[in-house]
Amino acid sequence: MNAPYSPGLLDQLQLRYAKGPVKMLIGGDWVEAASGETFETLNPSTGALIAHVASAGEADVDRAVAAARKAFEGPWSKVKPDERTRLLLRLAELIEANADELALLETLDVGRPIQFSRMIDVQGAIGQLRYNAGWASKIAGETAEISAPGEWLNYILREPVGVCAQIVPWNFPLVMAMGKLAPALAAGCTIVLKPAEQTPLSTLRIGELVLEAGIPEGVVNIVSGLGRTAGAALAAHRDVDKVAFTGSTVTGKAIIEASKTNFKRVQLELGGKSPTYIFADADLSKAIPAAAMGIFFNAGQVCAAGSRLFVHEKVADQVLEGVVNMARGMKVGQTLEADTMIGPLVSATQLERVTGYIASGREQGASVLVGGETIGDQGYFVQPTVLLDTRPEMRVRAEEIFGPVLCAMRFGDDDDVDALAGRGNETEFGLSASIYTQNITTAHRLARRLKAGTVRINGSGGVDPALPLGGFKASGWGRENGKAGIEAYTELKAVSVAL
Ligand code: TXE
Repeated sequence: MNAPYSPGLLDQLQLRYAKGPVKMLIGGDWVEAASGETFETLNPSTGALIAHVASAGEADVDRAVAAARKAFEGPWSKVKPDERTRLLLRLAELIEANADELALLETLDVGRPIQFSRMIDVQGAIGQLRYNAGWASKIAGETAEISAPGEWLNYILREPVGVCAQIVPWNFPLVMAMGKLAPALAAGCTIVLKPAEQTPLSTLRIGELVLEAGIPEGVVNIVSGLGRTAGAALAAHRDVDKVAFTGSTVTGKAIIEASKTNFKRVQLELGGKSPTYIFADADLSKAIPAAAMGIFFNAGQVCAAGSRLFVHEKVADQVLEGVVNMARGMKVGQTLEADTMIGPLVSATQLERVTGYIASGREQGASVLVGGETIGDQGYFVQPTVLLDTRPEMRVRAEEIFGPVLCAMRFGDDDDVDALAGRGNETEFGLSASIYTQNITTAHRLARRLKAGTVRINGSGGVDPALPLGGFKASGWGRENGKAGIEAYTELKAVSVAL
């Protein structure tokens, strides 16, 4: 088998990061933090240091926002849509040309098994750029007739919203950064992007490719830094017109508060506690692996992870046995090994959080069907875990664990579609749901009743840039991706002319 990565490339990266702190991108320049402060980014598989990274404070955020404002009011506003398309496509080409390096960076920094980094992270980032590139020339206003006396011409302009702060989490840094950057650039906005402090490296490398692609200085600024300093300064900044955030519900609330300084537009993609339903007539050859991978993929650190399984009692034993076999059979281990399916959690904090949830589940009466323990004493590994005997009020059943922990429940013929939807909707979240049944009436009736931004029927898969992504209830505000995702980077202006 070919090596899953180039050892030479690994050496190059290690040499690069040994040279000194990684700088951030402000106004086309690579700079250290004004304070000179840095933070460490660690390899979650080993806990070892990868790099020191510049830690932005308020002064750096001010400079980055000023650079983005200057570019927005100046040269970027004159760049025509077809040129924005060209620049986005060029950036996609450069990412493709550097795919090996970016995949390796993502594996080292996030703890994603190497077999997935290239397929999901790099391809996902490219997909976002190519999809949104096409939108640049298709953003259009409208005209409307009004009822006021006289003759009027009314046109509705769709303008770029302005300077956008984009705050990205650590579970899919590349895809999420491009999922935010690409529509904003297509719409003509300028950006200050903040990667998560756990995983800044791939995003900062993209900053180099942004300049190489010819995107003018100041259009994309990347400030690496901590949430409570750089993130909070961005969310509160008076000259930022919009903040787009993906992360926890708690931080989402803090961002809403901070954004009140100037009533900036707020877009939030927050957590989830998504249900998977498997009915007695489901094709179990598809449903079982989907239920298992729906929660174990990326060690459960996926906003749309299927963390609650509702399975019909007639097939429950078979489904649970299948999920348990997968949990036992998947290789959990070092992310640079080609056959590793599940890597570590991103940090010691997340390991503590996830093991804390498992302990609370046990204390509150849940039984552990499989897993439930950490693995080894290096890195942040936890076993794929299935919990039974949970109740709706238990923390493991109600809250987002963000680890490979599934709560499995049975249902019977007495549970009609309304009752099942009610159980699916019982948490504060409403991000995603999956349904496995051969009965199209059941599937569509349930899909309608679920309060979820995404519903999948008889199939699993990742995020597609063409489909709106976001949640009902505490899962967020607004939608990313698709037409809605582009429009979210625009403001409407109605102009009425008395003729
Ligand atoms: O997230 P935070 P954390 C959930 C998941 C996880 C939990 C905690 O349940 O266990 O959140 O993770 C920046 N102002 N998700 O604490 O804090 C931070 O620097 C502005 C779900 O790591 O939300 C990072 O860039 N920004 C999720 C980003 O917010 C702030 C993905 C996310 O960090 C800030 C990640 C502040 N006050 C976690 N504080 C998903 N929906 O996919 C932090 N940040």
